[in-house]
Amino acid sequence: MSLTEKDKTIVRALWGKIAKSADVIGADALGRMLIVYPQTKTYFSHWPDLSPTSASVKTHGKNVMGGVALAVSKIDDLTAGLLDLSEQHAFQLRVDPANFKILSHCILVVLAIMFPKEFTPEAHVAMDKFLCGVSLALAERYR
Ligand code: HNI
Repeated sequence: MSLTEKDKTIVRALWGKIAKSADVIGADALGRMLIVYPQTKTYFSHWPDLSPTSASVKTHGKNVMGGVALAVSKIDDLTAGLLDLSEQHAFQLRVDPANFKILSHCILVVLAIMFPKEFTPEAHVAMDKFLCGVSLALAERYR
């Protein structure tokens, strides 16, 4: 299920509207992931505070959305564009790629809450496909 040109146009347009809120989106999505899927907490056990409002969650939420911003800019070739991030998650961080899907879901939930008007069914499906593509690209270096 690859992204069509229409999907890409919709993702770029939505990103244009939400990019200024990226840090908040990232922090909220990450905070939700840690609460709703507590098994994901194992990767962050070195943080002093894993609660959803902690400084670590805020900082890392910003980092993650930096990765999503990179992905938007590399939307025509996610595999090549995210290869370094994939390498890091596979070999240094050793994150089970199943978790990419979990975080993607949390990002969608936050978008729906924060941008109910912009998050149309068309935007939803395009963003879902994009995040699937991001997750697949992040999983590239595991194989
Ligand atoms: Ni992820 C670090 C991007 C999903 C666990 N992650 C990063 C960094 C970026 C990033 C960018 C910072 C790298 C650096 O320091 O150079 N991560 C992304 C993106 C996604 C994602 C774009 C999916 C959309 N990461 C996940 C998931 C987990 C995860 C699902 C675990 C459940 N990532 C980590 C951990 C770190 C990390 C752990 C290091 C954080 C730290 O503070 O040590």
